Amino acid sequence: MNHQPSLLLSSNHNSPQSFKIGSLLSTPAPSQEQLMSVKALVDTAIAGDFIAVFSKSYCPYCKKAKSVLKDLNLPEGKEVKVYELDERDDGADIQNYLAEKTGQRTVPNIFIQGKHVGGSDDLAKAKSSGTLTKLIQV
Ligand SMILES: N[C@@H](CCC(=O)N[C@@H](CS)C(=O)NCC(=O)O)C(=O)O
Repeated sequence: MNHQPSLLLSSNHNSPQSFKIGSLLSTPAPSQEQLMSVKALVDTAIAGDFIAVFSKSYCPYCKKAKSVLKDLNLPEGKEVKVYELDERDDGADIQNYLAEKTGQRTVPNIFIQGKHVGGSDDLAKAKSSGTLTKLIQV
């Protein structure tokens, strides 16, 4: 009988098949342990940071939101913590977990005292409605 291998790795590296397989091999799915540490990191940030911003350094919406938050008169000792997802190896996993947790895939993804505020547009609305002032009260 002629046994054919179930997965053929093409030696032609220009073929779509070999490219696809190569890409899959070079980006393995995160392990259970990595996923747990991402969840722990995000959940700890949301629960522990006065303001947590999941951001990307080049994102104009993130820049605007960070500027709004920087100009706030925060209570003594309270800070804005920024996580730049594009500068971290686990950035994509963090973004996936945030999407699962909040239903929001875009950045910035902002939390104030554990409450999900949303993105830059949501922050701007919260600022103009006066909600933002209430959210930062201790
Ligand atoms: N309306 C949203 C727009 C945010 C947005 O489009 N962000 C882009 C980056 S600038 C994004 O998250 N794109 C998808 C991605 O980076 O994965 C807001 O105000 O925050």
